[in-house]
Amino acid sequence: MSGKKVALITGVTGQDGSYLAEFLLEKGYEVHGIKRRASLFNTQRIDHIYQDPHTPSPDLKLHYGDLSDTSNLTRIVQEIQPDEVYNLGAQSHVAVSFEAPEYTADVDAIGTLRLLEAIRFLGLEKKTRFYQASTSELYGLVQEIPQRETTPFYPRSPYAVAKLYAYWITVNYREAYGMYACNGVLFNHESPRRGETFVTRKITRGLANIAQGLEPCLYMGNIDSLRDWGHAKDYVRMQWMMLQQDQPEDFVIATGVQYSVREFITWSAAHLGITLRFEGEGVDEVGIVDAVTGQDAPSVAEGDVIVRIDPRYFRPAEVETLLGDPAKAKEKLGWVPEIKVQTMCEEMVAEDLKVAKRHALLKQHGFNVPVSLES
Ligand code: NDP
Ligand code: GDR
Repeated sequence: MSGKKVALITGVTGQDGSYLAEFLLEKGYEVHGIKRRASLFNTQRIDHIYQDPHTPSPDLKLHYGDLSDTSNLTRIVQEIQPDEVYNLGAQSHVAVSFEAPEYTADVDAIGTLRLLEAIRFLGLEKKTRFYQASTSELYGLVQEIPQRETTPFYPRSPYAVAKLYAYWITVNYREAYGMYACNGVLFNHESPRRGETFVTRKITRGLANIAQGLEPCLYMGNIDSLRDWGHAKDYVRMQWMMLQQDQPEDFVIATGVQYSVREFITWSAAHLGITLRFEGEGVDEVGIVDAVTGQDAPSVAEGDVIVRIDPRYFRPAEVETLLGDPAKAKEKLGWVPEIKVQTMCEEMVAEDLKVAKRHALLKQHGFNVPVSLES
């Protein structure tokens, strides 16, 4: 026994899991993560904190596992007897959940139940604290602006419906078995580690590739959609804070500021110093915007970057607008987000530009580079 606090993270290879693992290691935790078996390594986001299992008492340990596998989860929980479990693992893409609704329900809804049951079955319900990665997608067809802890839910996708089950089963285990279990209802949060098919990263990566001549244009869906975007680093800090209270409670985590996808595109283009031309059907305003000034551009110059609206990226049911009210988190936990969305956008563009430049060099020397974007 190391005397350190022990944390288990599902989804450790994802955006949030990687930042949370870093954060907990810095706090002196022994961190265990569940990674899925894949035919290629998928640990890029945590390679920099990976510790060789041959080193004496590594602080980061990875276990093969899957939220669809009850016996596997139970065995891992039994083996490590965690003080804290962060359930971040999920099929987390809203559009993909329309294509794979049953799998999404199995992992995102029943996966949460499996983990809670493992804790209860092993008699750890008074020892192990449980964090559930809930989502602003629960608000879906918005009933109140801004959305807060008391706003009614109206999920609009198989993903959101699965997360609704996970939300309530977490509340239920808290009430029924006295578990320290809570939901962080997190609004969209991004970073350079964001998956490439979520909208912000698709934009920063796509425009950086275009700027380097690697792609001809950017295909987008509903660019009038409004989101409350924060930085993942700020949000994982809050996940940990939620498990350090006297009483378990659910919290909305957001910035309280909302922008459109179109605005995010415009900022990204401005950082790259390129002028945009929007083309396509199905948007209210299709126009020409000067990315540097943000004003309507008088004419289309040769070489302008084209953003094409492609209906394939529209969702069968859309969540048009999300805006969170983080007042409870601020008042009870003293949490305020530190990184502004525009700063985050700049950071994401800078990181994607570095990669695009490397890829452009490789391409120049005859190597294949990954460019295709599906989402
Ligand atoms: P990512 O998609 O980046 O990461 C998801 C993680 O879950 C990955 O590690 C993935 O593994 C893992 N995973 C997927 N399926 C399974 C499975 N069947 N069994 C075990 N693990 C699995 O998501 P984020 O880091 O952005 O989000 C973390 C959590 O927070 C998710 O639950 C998401 O739904 C939720 N959330 C995210 C928000 C955001 O804006 N980022 C906002 C609100 C909630 P692999 O690497 O192998 O794919
Ligand atoms: P979201 O994030 O669905 O809010 O879920 P995403 O970045 O995928 O979409 C945000 C908005 O942008 C619109 N959009 C596009 N989205 C994608 N992915 N690709 C496009 O080409 C595109 N064009 C326009 C979308 O329609 C949407 O309105 C994320 C995930 O991290 C969830 O796991 C999490 O629960 C919620 O945020 C909060």
